[in-house]
Amino acid sequence: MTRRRRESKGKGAPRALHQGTVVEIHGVRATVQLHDDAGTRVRCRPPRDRTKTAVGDRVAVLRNKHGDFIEAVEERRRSLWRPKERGRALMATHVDRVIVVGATEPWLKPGFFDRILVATETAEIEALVVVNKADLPGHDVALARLAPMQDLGYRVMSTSAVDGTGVDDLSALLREGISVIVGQSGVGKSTLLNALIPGVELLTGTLSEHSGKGRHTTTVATCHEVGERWPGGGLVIDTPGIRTFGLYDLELEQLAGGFLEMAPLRHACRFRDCLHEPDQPQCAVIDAIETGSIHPRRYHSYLSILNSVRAGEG
Ligand SMILES: Nc1nc2c(ncn2[C@@H]2O[C@H](COP(=O)(O)OP(=O)(O)O)[C@@H](O)[C@H]2O)c(=O)[nH]1
Ligand SMILES: [Mg+2]
Ligand SMILES: [Zn+2]
Repeated sequence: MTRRRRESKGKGAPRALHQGTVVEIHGVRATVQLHDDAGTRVRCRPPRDRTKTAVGDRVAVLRNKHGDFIEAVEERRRSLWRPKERGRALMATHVDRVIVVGATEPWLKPGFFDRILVATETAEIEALVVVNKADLPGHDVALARLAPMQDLGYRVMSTSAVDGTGVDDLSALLREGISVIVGQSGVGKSTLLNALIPGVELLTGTLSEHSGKGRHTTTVATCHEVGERWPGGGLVIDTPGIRTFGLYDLELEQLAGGFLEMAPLRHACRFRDCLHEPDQPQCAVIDAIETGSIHPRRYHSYLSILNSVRAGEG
């Protein structure tokens, strides 16, 4: 195999390289959508050095009579990881925005949003909060729960595939760059994508199926075009079965930087290595909670993430 591939590089033989984006992973192989007018999708062998690729990777594909090969992978930026039983896996890269979806059913947990937002802040990815199922009673209460996030400057949108609320606004946002959609199972992500993207028919489930044990949940990210042909339009990635992003390569001292309201206080504590824990003397974060400029619930999320990062859980 390697011998053949070397031969194909033979002198004088022009090497036709095609630019493309990885849109699906199947074991070691990857489906690459070429940046041509037809949006040709080709299933490729992995790079020679066996680097695992991820959805969003920008690659150069060599196409010859032996098959399609990934020849080069562009340097990654703005990557998202997911926890695996052992270690972690790159879930998507070159991500432009993350859409965090919550709903009234299942009831949204603000702590879940906080963790995702730490991942997006540290990876410098734009984040947008969506409260779905706006047609259901209790929607206003759900929105009110997320007021602290809105106060911080995060965009919070209401959507519903049932009555159409926010569908056009969200679809307009997805028409550029790579968006990753994430949220607890059952909040309506697939239903929403089906409403947003003509021709897409993602599998949706009933709430009981989602919470039920035996249900097969896949962690394969699927990637769909919105608007113009990629890369002129947008790509949206559905992440079934992924509950959260992992926080790896994050020093404990860096965690507060993932909380927009704590980041500016970085140098304001008495001790440079302050982790802003409750018993910490002369801590600017604790002072800010007392004066009301940091929401206690956000601080609670900070402490629980701090403990999980400290325990090496990512
Ligand atoms: N009332 C209401 N139900 C919805 C809405 N969107 C989805 N659902 C229901 O919520 C359940 C889960 O939807 P699904 O799209 O599979 O959720 P996912 O796990 O986040 O992909 C299904 O029973 C849907 O019919 C909505 O906007 N309003
Ligand atoms: Mg789904
Ligand atoms: Zn402090």
